Amino acid sequence: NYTFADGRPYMFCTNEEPWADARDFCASYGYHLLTVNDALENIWADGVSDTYSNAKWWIGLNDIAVEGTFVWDDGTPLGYTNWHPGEPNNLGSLGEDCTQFNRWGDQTWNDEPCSRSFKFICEYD
Ligand code: 2F8
Ligand code: CA
Repeated sequence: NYTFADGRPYMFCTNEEPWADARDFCASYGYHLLTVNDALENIWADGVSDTYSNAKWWIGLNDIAVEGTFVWDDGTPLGYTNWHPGEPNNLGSLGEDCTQFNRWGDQTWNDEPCSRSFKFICEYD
């Protein structure tokens, strides 16, 4: 499902994949997993995603390489964040190194185990 915003294409992918497979799927089209640059983009992306599903959606933020140091899939330096209160908490024995929104039916972020399969948003820029 392609959508354009600010002249840039996004794909709202309703196939559910583990985070790394979602990343690779985006990359196979020359895209990257969504980088949320600001609140406007966060609200916009959540709003569009809700038209497909109010379930969880992967975005590009992860701390796979260094626990506690979150980085964007496309290398954008971390600026804007919108963690839900109490997140990220790296909960459970699997750890939680990948980020999704809609855990609470809104645009706030939560870290979850990367092995879980969710819908995801790809961005091209
Ligand atoms: O309450 C927040 C907490 O909710 C879940 O854990 C019980 C989430 N994990 C999964 O759904 C796997 C946590 O990521 C979240 O922090
Ligand atoms: Ca969490």
